[in-house]
Amino acid sequence: STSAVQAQKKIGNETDEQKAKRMEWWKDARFGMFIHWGLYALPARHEWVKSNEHITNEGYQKYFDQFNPTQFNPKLWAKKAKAAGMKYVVLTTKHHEGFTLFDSKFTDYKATNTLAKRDLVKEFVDAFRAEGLKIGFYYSLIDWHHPDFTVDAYHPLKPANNDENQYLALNKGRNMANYRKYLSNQVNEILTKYGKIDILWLDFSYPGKHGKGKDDWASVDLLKQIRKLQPGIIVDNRLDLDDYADGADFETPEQVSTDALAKFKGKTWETCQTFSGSWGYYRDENTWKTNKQLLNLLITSVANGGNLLLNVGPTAKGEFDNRANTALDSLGIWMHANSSSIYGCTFAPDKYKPTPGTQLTYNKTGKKLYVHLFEYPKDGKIVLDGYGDDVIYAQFLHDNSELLVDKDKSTSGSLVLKLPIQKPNFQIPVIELSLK
Ligand code: FHN
Repeated sequence: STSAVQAQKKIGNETDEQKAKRMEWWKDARFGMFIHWGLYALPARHEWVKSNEHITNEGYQKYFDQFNPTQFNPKLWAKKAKAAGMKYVVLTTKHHEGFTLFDSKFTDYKATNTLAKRDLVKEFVDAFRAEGLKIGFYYSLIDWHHPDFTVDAYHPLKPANNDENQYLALNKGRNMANYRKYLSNQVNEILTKYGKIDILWLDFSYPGKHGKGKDDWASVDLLKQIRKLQPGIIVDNRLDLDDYADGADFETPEQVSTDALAKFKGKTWETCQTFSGSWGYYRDENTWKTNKQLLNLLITSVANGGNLLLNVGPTAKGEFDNRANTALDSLGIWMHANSSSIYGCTFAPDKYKPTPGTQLTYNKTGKKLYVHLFEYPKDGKIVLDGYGDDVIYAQFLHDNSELLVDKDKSTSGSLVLKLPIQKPNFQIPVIELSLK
């Protein structure tokens, strides 16, 4: 409603300049790690397994009883994320299953009551902070375990035929006002027990019949509470608040194709993506993105002025599996050589048109333009059309080896660079252009 939107406009009374300052590190970072970890790693067939298979709390209890991540060492996770070139991390402190990785005093359904007997969030925060990454918490608005969370379109107990009478019977005694209090209490816990939290990634609203939106979460009050507890925090746009001018800070296009990212150019956004289809560990899934597809996602996100939040689903033992480690290592090789074409970069001004088969990223200082060679020219030549006169120097980014100009072919406004016929040993080599 308009009043709710107007009310949430009053949050913080932040000026555009203050908001830009608050978000500057996040926009410069460009690349983060998402981590989906919970009891669903035990069945290992998608984090929605409880809803997908209509499993009751009693049926799901065996995962709580078995959860014992003996190999959990977040220091290793943090080193992997850092080596891959990721600057921030977002961990599921609680996903829709309702199980908290943190020691909450408002529930017994928590990691400290399992064989783990550890506050996994505390160890996670310490480890990633020690490696210099900014800390983000994902927190599910949805909770399929809580007795007061009403049965809705996604709930494991949802009546098979959407029968209204069954919904009424199932929801008898469930009280969303109690749930809202629980939600507010746990958000208070995660934002007060672990020091400065840089990002809060709330997930997700689905307003409408048998859905849940801003009134179910009391989104306006919740956002005020969040900003009061952590004034510099960056919050995503999934509280069902219409206007993100003063409410949410960024849009969250999820699992979108690289072609679809262009429509977000000029906005503030982060695309979240998986290596495969599932966010949680999925043992038998074999549709994994190739290294080139992952690099394409990262480069195309920055080339359109956005961030990439790339997800890992650790195993129930507490480890990144080999597929994830291989993907992270290959990203790290490319980032080690080419990260300056990512950090502090955004989309290039219109006058710089990408030549076919390339994508451009542009450092916010305006002094560097990067040409990402998705296709490597067979004749070893690349034409910079329309802005050749702006270029004062050209080199490969990975080894700073100069790229010479084909003076015969270069005309005013264009520049023809001579590349080695043999493509350098990178999936997507990058040319760094120094601009006047
Ligand atoms: O339902 C969740 C899903 O499990 C996952 O957490 C993604 C990540 O953005 N968010 C929701 C689907 O949009």
